[in-house]
Amino acid sequence: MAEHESLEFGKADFVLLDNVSLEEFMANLKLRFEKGRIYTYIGEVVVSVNPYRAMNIYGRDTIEQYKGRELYERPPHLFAIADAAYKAMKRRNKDTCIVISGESGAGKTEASKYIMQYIAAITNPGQRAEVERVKNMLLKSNCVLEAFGNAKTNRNDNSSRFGKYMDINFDFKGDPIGGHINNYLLEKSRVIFQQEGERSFHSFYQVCSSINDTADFKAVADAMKVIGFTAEEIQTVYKILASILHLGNLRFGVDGDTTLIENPKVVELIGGLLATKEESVEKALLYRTVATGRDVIDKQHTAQEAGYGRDALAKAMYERMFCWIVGRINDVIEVKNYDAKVHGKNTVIGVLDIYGFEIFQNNSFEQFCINYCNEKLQQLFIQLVLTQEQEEYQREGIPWKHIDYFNNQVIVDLVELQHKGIFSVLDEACMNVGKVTDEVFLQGLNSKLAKHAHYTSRKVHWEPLTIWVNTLLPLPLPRHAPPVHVLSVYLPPSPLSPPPRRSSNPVLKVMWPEGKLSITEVTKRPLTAATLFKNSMIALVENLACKEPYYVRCIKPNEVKSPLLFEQERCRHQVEYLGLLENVRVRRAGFANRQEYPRFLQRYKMISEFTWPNHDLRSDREAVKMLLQSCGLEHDVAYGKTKVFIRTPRTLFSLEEQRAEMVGRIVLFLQKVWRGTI
Ligand code: AOV
Ligand code: MG
Repeated sequence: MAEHESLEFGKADFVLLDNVSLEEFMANLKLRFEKGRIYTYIGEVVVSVNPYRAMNIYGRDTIEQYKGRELYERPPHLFAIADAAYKAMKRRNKDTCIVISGESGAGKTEASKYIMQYIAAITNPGQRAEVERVKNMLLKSNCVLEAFGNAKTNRNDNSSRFGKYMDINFDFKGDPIGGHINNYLLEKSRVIFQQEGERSFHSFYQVCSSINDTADFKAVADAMKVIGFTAEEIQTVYKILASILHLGNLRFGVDGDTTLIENPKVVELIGGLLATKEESVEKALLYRTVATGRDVIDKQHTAQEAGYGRDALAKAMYERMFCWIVGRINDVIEVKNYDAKVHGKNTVIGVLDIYGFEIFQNNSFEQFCINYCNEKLQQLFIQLVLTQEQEEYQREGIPWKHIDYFNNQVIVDLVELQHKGIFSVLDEACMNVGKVTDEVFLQGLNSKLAKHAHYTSRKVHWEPLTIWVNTLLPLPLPRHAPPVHVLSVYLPPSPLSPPPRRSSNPVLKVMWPEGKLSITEVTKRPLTAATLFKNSMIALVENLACKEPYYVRCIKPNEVKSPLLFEQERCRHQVEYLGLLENVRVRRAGFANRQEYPRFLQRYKMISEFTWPNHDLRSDREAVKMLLQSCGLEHDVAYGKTKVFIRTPRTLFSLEEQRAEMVGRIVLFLQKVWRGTI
């Protein structure tokens, strides 16, 4: 275990606590935070507390200290986890992933960037130009995505408003050769509405050049250029931003039966920016397409509906643009010219940085999705770290006393279960366009979920803590709004052929490829946003589950962004709902490493004369026993049915060292044979 640090900084690994109690855990976490030690391990999990100040621990010299080292050789650090994920991938030719979780403002995005920087710094010793290019793109993409996907919220000045999962692909040498970004549900409602004290996406302020954002504007435009966005593309992006700002100024009125735009000058401006006719903009704003029998007709909006349509259009334009930006980045970073048959398998490290759990004064559909996403990831952690671990000991016949924990699967079910969950009630509501009001929806929820242990009217909660309280309130169903608006939150907004589709700007044409809507497209019910999000979360979890996971668990020490304040209650709350104490218990009672007998022998058989070059024992299991006995390590291991379990990492280091020494000797010997000196 990590014993190199002086005890004045507390225990570097929570596994080393004298007693595994919440009090001791909290005392250690606090002591380390106060001493400027923001990282602490639970075995291979990094617990990180946001320092809210610049730390001098990410420089070149620190990177050098972690490069190629084993986890426990150095004080806890993100770099060590990044190195472990990288080494595991390289040594075992296995895909790995780093899952970063924690609530809004806890430090996930910063952590993900340091991890990427570390990986960039330790790879490509040969300085191959193509690899350098890829690395540069991967790093630069952060700046662009943050400009368009992050915003100031009341919880975080640079809050991610989209989920991001990035694969970095490596060649057989372990050098990055490409990547791919998956983005999840952008909080597009922010385009039209922000709570008090919050802002829209950074990009809007950069284009308006308010004082602090001017420099950022240049940095983003430069980063886009480096990534390969053309001048026309960059210009179009800023034209879209300007159009959205203008859309926000549009006002609608009525004259008799006719709905009209009160400030047509704005329409002219938008038309100019989007390279589309003024009449097209006007028509898209004042009419919607409906199917009557076999015909498609344009039906005039009321002024209020037109207002909602305008907002839906603004949101849709921003979302399309964002997804297009992600797509363009993917175009340039995707792996090219790699032939697995020639070069061997290309392996992947995935880095997940999502939006953290959040509760605001007013919470909407997006907060609900964000928090569901966090529950889903917590479930994955529980599955992999707490459940499977314990199940494996049982399966392998290792003596084991079960450790209890709260399994949040019931919460996940409550949200996503087919026909029974909150999403399905939501979907039903979306089916009944024109009939559903917020009251009907709430009644639906209440009647369907009344018996659920974790649901009370409008609240989802779980013991020992109630964390989802109010996230459904007020629902995104404004009391006096007509359903068309209500449902635009759920349904992909599809105002009839909005102006971008009719534009002569080639970039906009790519973003809006659809032609005029046919009758089937008008009547077809699109999947709801809730269903799309649920499906994307299920796919994400499946993807993570098939990789070897490494975890960073981020904690936010206070609400006021202070580097000095460790709010005991806030932190305790997070430690509890992240299940960290249970993590320590399982880890402490358990084993750091396990390997199947044949694999183990393959790697270490040269250490012992009983197993090198082959053994004549009854089974590989017997051979492994013999090997470990002969090097005096049997006290730290347990023998399962198919695997050997190693309790502490030190035993593994010892094996690795002995192996390295033997391999060295064998190589020397072979060289001598080859030169004829033996
Ligand atoms: P988040 O990603 O977890 O929130 P961030 O990574 O954006 O949180 O961190 C919030 C702020 O905390 C940053 O802008 C920094 O000012 C500070 N911070 C975080 N980590 C560090 C660090 N290692 N060193 C110095 N300052 C740090 V959200 O995206 O809101 O869930 O949706
Ligand atoms: Mg973030």
